[in-house]
Amino acid sequence: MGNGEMPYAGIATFLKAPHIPEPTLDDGEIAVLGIPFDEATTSRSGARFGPRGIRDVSTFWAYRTGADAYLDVELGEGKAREILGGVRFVDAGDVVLGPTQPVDDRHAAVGARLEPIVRAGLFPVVLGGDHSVTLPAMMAVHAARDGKPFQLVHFDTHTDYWDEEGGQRYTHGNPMIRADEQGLLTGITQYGLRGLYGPDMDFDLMAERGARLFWCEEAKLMSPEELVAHLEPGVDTYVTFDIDALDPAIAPGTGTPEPGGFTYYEAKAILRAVCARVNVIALDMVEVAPAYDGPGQLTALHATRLIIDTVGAVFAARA
Ligand SMILES: [Mn+2]
Repeated sequence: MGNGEMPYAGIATFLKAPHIPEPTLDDGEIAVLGIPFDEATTSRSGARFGPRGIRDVSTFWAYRTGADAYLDVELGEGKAREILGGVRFVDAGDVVLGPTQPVDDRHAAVGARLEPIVRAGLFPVVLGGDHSVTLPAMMAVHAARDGKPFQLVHFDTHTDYWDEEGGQRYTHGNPMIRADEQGLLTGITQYGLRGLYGPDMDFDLMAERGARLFWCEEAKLMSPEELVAHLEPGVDTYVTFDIDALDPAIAPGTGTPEPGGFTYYEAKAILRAVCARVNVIALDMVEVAPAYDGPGQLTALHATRLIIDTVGAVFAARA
């Protein structure tokens, strides 16, 4: 980063951060790990190219030097507009997964890469992949915490709480129910639900298990503060962001787009409110499928910017 190289030049790690497969806090504070996997999609595939697509676009913002702050000029004056000062990224590369790899092997492969990163004290940013990768990512975070559960904040058009899809229990439509059943979670809050559901969707079961659901249109009419008011302050929280939570008009590159959705500013405001309210311990950004993005790379662009905004807010809250 910051060696004077133009965005279009050089090797496209995330923000052109150093590629360090087994990072420690000597190397940086945030570790990006790709999980290029999309065999669990129930509609259009292509999210296996998500990590690469995000890394490519991320070079647009690879111009700060070392741990200098970015200035987000819309956040206010002085210190309020400085984000990520003193914070360094590393790119840990990708989890190596083979085609048709059994679920347990896949989960173990993710754990083998992600758990040491969390144990080393770095903040993990996972790049999907379809949303099925969130389950092994949460399992790895859970293991690194010696089995201490955490809260989940989930941005998505879909609940991802189906018990089965096509007779399968580990698709991109059921990571949240599996995580709940495995005891990883103390609670679920979801923002952005919308679309047409079939009669088999069990919203009652989710409510019974304590999930707090905000439909997209409802969330758009509420302030960010109202949307996080039910969250217990300071609680350890994993944030998963399915890019289909955004309006497909600005983020078309995803496998299961749905009309409606958040604008960039709406998503950013809710993410920042979450980060100010609770202790965010991990972030994933999933379901970016660059093949449907077109030449503008808009979906990967929004994904990258929301990652920067979110980790900026996480480290601002910690300062
Ligand atoms: Mn999802």
